Amino acid sequence: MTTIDAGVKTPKKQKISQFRRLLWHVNRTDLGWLTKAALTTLQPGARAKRAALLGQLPSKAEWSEASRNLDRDGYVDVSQLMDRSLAQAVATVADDKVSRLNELSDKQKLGHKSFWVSLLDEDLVNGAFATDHPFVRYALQPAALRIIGDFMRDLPQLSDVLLTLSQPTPDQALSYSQLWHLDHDDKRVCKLFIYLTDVQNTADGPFTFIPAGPSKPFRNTLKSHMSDAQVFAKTGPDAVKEMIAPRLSAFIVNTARCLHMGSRIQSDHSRLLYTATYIQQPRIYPEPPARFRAVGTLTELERTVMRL
Ligand SMILES: O=C(O)CCC(=O)C(=O)O
Repeated sequence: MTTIDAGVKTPKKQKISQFRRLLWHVNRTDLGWLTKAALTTLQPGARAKRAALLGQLPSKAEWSEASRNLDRDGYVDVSQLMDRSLAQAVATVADDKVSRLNELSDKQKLGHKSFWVSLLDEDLVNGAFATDHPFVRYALQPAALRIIGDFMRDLPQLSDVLLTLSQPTPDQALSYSQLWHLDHDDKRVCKLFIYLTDVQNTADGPFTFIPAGPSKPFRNTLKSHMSDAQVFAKTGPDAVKEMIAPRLSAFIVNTARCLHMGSRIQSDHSRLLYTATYIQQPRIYPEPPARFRAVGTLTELERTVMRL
């Protein structure tokens, strides 16, 4: 019940939202690991069960090496390690969407990122993807789960899959993910990207990042989106890596550790990108509504990855 007492007592709802805001700030810093540890303790046995499922996945020396690189540098190029036919299936779906761009962008639920067009709305039922969708199948491939899982020492949770078409913004003013930021969805956030168009130079708006080591000074900052000047004052521009790579290149980045930005598309250019986002369970914030709906037979491992 809400208590109203001429400003003497704070209403309960307000207290909860103040508490949430405080927790949100705390979780963005290294103190968030305490939240993570506390939540993990509340689910005794769950982590060991997930680790056992991870152990059932096949392993390869090159996947282990990729996992170590992800741990050390915060990113790894996996173009040669991912299943090419699954990537091709993603590209086929994406190409079809782009060929119907006008039709789909008219239908798009308006978002805040004017330089991003979300093309997958028509594939969702109550906000959820079918588990046999090529975007989901790509994200569930053993190589991806093994590389990210060995880094997390836990079977990852697939949080989302996304297709984004980035286009030039009319006024060229940078906003949101065009500015430097860390992802704070959770303490470990690994994004698996596939370029679905060639990204040949800066004009194509490459995914651009600073590896984990030089990104460290920004770990406990409460600033959310920063300009080049703010970032380079601490790191210098030499730490910056631009992902310049051809269509179907794939890479994994721990976006909670590596400062990053992208989609700074110059006129007459555009960029099509697939993203699968993985976190480590249990999520430090309340679970959002289900993003996947079971279609066909799923293994226990797949169900656990998608929380189905
Ligand atoms: O558009 C880009 O390259 C940046 C994407 C990004 O910031 C993200 O996926 O977290």
